[in-house]
Amino acid sequence: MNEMKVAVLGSEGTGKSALTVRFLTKRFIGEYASDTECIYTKHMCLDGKQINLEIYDPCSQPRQGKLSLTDELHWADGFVIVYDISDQTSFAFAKALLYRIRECHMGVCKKASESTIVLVGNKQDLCHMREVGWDEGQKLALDYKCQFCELSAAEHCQEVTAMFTRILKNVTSNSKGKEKRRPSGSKSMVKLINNMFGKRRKSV
Ligand SMILES: Nc1nc2c(ncn2[C@@H]2O[C@H](COP(=O)(O)OP(=O)(O)O)[C@@H](O)[C@H]2O)c(=O)[nH]1
Ligand SMILES: [Mg+2]
Repeated sequence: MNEMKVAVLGSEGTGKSALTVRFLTKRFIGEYASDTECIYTKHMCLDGKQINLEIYDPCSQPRQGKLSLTDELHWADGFVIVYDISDQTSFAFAKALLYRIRECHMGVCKKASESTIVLVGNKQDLCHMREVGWDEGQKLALDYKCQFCELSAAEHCQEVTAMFTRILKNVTSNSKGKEKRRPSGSKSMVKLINNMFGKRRKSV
């Protein structure tokens, strides 16, 4: 069984949990527990091969000095970097994340190549409140040699699936011949379901 690990990163409120839940369940719920960090697991079939996918959706409360990202950088095979197109600050944060990841890849980590990062401009449905242009996102992605898309976790189910699928395919093609890394613990779908239907749910 192929193991794949994807970390979904970005500032608070950009829709990391919404995108993750959308991909895993095809649903958009609206409000997501933000005080827990989760690793979701999903068994899926990619190009006829069984894979065991783990998705890391961090706690929304940014911890002090969290941008060190050391654990994530060693853990993940692929990164989804999310910003909110209606929030310039989240775009600046995404840029800082890209810088940090690339810096690490040029240094000791070295394990990832260009295509394992996708920059996602989320909340495209809020384009009437847009603060970050499509071309700004595209340019940032070019600068950091990663992929780019704008979408809406709220409104686009297929695009979200396509975005995750694309990064998984890139991870697969990059990982050929790569050494196996230490396994990590993970929580199950139960956690996800608890988040979705637990007490914290505010609206449907
Ligand atoms: N309009 C709109 N709202 C979204 C979208 N994705 C997420 N949200 C909302 O943005 C807020 C933060 O989302 P959440 O997934 O908790 O962000 P996280 O902190 O990055 O995990 C929630 O109120 C979501 O309902 C989207 O595509 N469009
Ligand atoms: Mg969240």
